[in-house]
Amino acid sequence: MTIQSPVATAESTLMEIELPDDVRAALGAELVTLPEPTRDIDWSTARIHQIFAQLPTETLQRILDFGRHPDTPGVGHVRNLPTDDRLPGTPRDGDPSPEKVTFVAEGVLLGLSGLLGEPVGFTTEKKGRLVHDVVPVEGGAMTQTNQGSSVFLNFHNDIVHDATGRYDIASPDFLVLSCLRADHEGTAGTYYADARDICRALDTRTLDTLRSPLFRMNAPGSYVRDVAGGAEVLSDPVPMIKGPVAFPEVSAAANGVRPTNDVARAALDRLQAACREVAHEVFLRPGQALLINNRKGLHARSRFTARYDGRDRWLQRTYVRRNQWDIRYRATSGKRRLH
Ligand SMILES: O=C(O)CCC(=O)C(=O)O
Ligand SMILES: [Fe+2]
Repeated sequence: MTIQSPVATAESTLMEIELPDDVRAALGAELVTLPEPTRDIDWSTARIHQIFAQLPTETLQRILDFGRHPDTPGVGHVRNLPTDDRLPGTPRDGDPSPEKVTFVAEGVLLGLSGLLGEPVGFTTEKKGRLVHDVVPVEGGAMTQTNQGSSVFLNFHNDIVHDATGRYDIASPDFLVLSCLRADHEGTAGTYYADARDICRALDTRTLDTLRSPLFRMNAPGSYVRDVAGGAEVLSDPVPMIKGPVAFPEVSAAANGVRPTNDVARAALDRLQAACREVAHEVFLRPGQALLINNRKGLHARSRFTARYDGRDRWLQRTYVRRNQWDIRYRATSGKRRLH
């Protein structure tokens, strides 16, 4: 009798899916009739779920498995998704475009998100919206935020400031990034380093350090900018890697990790180097999406050139929780899904 190892045996920590043309066309034909989905999000996600139920069973199962099992890949690249026939200019400020009249892209984003969990909003991120527009913003070009373009956005996971002092608990379980428009030169890369691959690349002493509560995370750039007047707001000291060896969870703030001693600083440098070594690289194009497990790994973005001419790179993003129960202490009165 063969005993199955619980350790991930997938040949890769990247899942790749390409929809057949007829499936793309069938999804697109129904998504194009959607009203703006965030006006009645619970009805819209039910309707979009119905549409996405038409995916071939094997494809549906792979995406569901991606969301529900610890041993599945941390990142998924989905290609040949339907797109809007007419796309207005890329919004310049990170707010939604008022000129967008069909909602195929939003339907794709919410359809994929709904197979992983529930889209949620956070009051201090993108004004609490459920569909985020991720675009280069001139004033934020140099920042370690999703508005940036002229600097490499370091390996991080998307965390949220929380009054408990822990920023990695209420954070999204997944993010979905869907591409509406690529950057001018097509060189903007998104990277994903899976914690299982990171741990294999690191020595035991470094791993022991990363598993110790020696790191303080700075709150996200949006929180520091909009709530804290630019001052750092550090978390309690936390480990960067935690959980069983077979299924590690990793966390790193984009807006700065403050090591509490020199050993921790050296381990942090090694972690970023290991991420660069093991990362998967994806150049997102229109009609493609990335499913990102925000606990199994860290993601990053290359630098790219923004022109602020209405034709810049444009992604839409959701933050997804498997469920909202554990973060109900953050619920906003009268606004479901807003934390
Ligand atoms: O622009 C990208 O490819 C990724 C940006 C990012 O880290 C995010 O939106 O959370
Ligand atoms: Fe991110």
